[in-house]
Amino acid sequence: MKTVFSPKHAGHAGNLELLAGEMLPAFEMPSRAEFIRGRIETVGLGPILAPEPFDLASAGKVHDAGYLNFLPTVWDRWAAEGRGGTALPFAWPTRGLRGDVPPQAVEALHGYYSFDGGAGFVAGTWEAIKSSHDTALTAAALVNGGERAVFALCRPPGHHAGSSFMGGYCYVNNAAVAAQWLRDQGAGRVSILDIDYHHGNGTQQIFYRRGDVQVLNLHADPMVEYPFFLGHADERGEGEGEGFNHNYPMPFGTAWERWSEALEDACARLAAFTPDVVVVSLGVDTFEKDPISKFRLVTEDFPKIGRRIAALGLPTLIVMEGGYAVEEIGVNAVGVLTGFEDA
Ligand code: SP5
Ligand code: ZN
Repeated sequence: MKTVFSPKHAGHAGNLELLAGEMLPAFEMPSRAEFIRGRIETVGLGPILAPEPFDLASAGKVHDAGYLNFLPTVWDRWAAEGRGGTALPFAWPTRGLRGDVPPQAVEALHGYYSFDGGAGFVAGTWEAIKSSHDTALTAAALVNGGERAVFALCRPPGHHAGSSFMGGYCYVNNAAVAAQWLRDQGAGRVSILDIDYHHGNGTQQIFYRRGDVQVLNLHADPMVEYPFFLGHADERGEGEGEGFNHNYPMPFGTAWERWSEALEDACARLAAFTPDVVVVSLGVDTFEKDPISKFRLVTEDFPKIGRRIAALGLPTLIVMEGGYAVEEIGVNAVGVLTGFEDA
């Protein structure tokens, strides 16, 4: 299996996040991508290719123009205020406030376009975001060109980013842009299977009213886990999208037996949709030792995931999302890929 990877991710480093009442070094850090890349080389998964540059045409169909235009400017505008550290918002337009007037101050506009304090910027953040977008689209182009499966080693991740919001370490929704790009190339239907521990709230929001992109999400119950405000089982899509969104919220402590039943159901729904291509949002924060998550998948489970997805028999783009047990992230993420290859 080919991998697409950009060293430019590394410029997104040293940023802080607001988490559980503290400003902490973000759990989403450069070593994550490097452990995965190293493991790909160790097991000899296949060639690692640099991304080609892509324009933002497909991104512009899943994200608002004002939002997309803001992202490249955040750090420079923050620095122009004489600030260093991590650019982050501290106020958000919740119910009862004006959500229709984009403010001028950079920290205010950052809050306007965020749902949490987990999407900070440093000097290299935009370049990393763009390289991650290009990584997903280069991999999508390889799948479109006939590859059975390609791995987009994206960093930063994307599935919490919606049409006009960032959060949860995510800025541009790489999987959503790739799905849109595949549609733009002529794919009739695309399925997105999101197996990150956290609900892919951005991906769901983007496609909620569309019938051409099915979204399936396996995740921790949003009643008790981040991102909290989306991801319940009764969210089934609206309008033309009705029936094309499926959520599988699961309790803390979920292990392979229950998780794999949800995967089985999701794969059955996916097959019934008969997509031309599958986009997998791959998070390995379902791992028992993940420092911010509470599921109990073990290292031996990850190849089984890959085997099941391969059994769908469809062209597959695998996009990296979360996973914060840095030492084990390479073995677990690449375990999914080798399981796919073995099938
Ligand atoms: C892409 C992705 O996986 N993003 C995840 C963002 C999670 N951010 C908030 C997690 C809250 C965890 N709460 C437990 C704190 C443990 N000290
Ligand atoms: Zn996650």
